[in-house]
Amino acid sequence: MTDSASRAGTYTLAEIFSEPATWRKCLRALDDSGELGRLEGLLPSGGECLFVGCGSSFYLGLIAAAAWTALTGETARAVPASEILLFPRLLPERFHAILISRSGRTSEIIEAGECLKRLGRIPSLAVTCGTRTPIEGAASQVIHLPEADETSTVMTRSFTSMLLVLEMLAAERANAREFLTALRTLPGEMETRVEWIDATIRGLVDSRSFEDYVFLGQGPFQGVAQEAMLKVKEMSCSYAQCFHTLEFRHGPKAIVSPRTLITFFLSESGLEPEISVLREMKDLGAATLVVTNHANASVRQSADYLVELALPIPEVARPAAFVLPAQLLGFHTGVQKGLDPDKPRHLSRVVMLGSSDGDAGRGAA
Ligand code: F1P
Repeated sequence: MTDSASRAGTYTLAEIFSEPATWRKCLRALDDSGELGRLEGLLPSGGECLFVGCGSSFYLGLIAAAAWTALTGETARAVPASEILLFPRLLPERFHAILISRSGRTSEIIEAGECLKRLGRIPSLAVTCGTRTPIEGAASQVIHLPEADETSTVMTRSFTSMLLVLEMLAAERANAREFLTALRTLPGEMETRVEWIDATIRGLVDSRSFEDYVFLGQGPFQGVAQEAMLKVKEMSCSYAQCFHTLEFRHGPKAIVSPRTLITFFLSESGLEPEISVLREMKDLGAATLVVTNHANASVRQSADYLVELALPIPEVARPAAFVLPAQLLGFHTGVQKGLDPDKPRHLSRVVMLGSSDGDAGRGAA
């Protein structure tokens, strides 16, 4: 491996490997400050919980919304900030918004906050890894996670850390003490798994290359599939798509060939129906990577590559761990293609829009 290849992605790989330790720091800081309990009490009750973000932060919102409903029973959804700016009339009648932004500077998220204020719906909370950023003026309360901030352009530990904190907030709201206890074990559990997950993914990337990368997931794992797609696009400039697992039969399976790698993020709730899609795609000739908590005989039979996490935690607490193999897939595929995941093509760490960009559509609000 040339010197430049060995240096490629130094920051990104180090930040992926630092995730368990970073999670521990973030969860401990929040526990010590008691901030979550205080904040939870300030969140309005009734109405829908709207998670708002851009890029990875939007996909993070998709998972957080599923976890929020699963834990609290309250309706929740995720929307990209641009939807609030361009189609505010599609917003639900009653809602409170939670803004998600690693940088706290992204133009669209700041403008979405301003737009909601003009609608008399000041966002109740913002979650960010930045400090002293414009997002602090866009929400009533702010959760800061400076420990999770990163040098890389692509989001890895910031994504998983902000997700875990939002899951803790939902569990606090639901008074789900057992879930909170389980979530606090995740850093220790994953610390012992990152090395072999990395070896499994390196083995995959060194063994074969693919034209198409498809990511499939249901429920909270659909947001995982979305983020996995983005990681492979951002870090390896590969053609990647994602679908709900059972939706893949309804047309998209037409693209399946031996040059297609299909990654299944298997849920527990939908295991058997999802496994039948896995078997069918294997029979159609696809290469298959399975990320699951427990693999039974039929999974082992149809998985060319398997990441079996065996985490002793509830299903809804697992998405952050399930994302990690996909971060490594994007990383190693990028390095394999001679790219530098620290410098993803065409991307900037923060998307700041100037006046020439039409103010991101100061919508009809
Ligand atoms: C997030 C984001 C990233 C993307 C790129 C540009 O912005 O869209 O998801 O990978 O780095 O920024 P934010 O979370 O800082 O608002």
